Amino acid sequence: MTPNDTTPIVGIIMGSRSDWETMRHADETLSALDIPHECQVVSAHRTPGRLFDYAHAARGRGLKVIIAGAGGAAHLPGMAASMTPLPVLGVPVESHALKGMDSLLSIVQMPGGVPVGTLAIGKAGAINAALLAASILALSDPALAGRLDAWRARQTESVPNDPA
Ligand code: RP5
Repeated sequence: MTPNDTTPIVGIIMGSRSDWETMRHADETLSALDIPHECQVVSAHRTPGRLFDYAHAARGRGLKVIIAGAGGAAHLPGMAASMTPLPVLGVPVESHALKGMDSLLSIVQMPGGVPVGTLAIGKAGAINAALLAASILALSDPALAGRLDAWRARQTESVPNDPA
């Protein structure tokens, strides 16, 4: 990647606009690390054609990692993973009825053969999906590796010693 290249290399997709409150944390974390990315609503069951097109075109458009957030019967990450060779990181969005346990189990329990890297429920999962995407990309991007090291150092420095 050249410094001026703004072609997205991470795609953040989510099943509904209602997922944005969670998934915006992945967006903000990628922005903090200067990682070009895009955000789109792509629903496995409401817009299956959009999902098909997105997943099949992803690698050819230059994406390297997909972060997929969904809630409830959350098929989006698994369906995306079935249609692209790119690594897919799944974020279980906290649902009203079951507090995200439904989302978590739907995303994490992929049968062997089609992996989805599943993160924690909610905000923590969205942040960590972005950080994990950064770690994957940093393997072949020394400049990003440096930014990620700096981000982690700032986090360490921000933790006070004093509990009160
Ligand atoms: C899923 O259904 C979405 O990922 C969202 O978490 C959940 C509820 O969607 P809305 O009814 O709020 O649009 O597809």
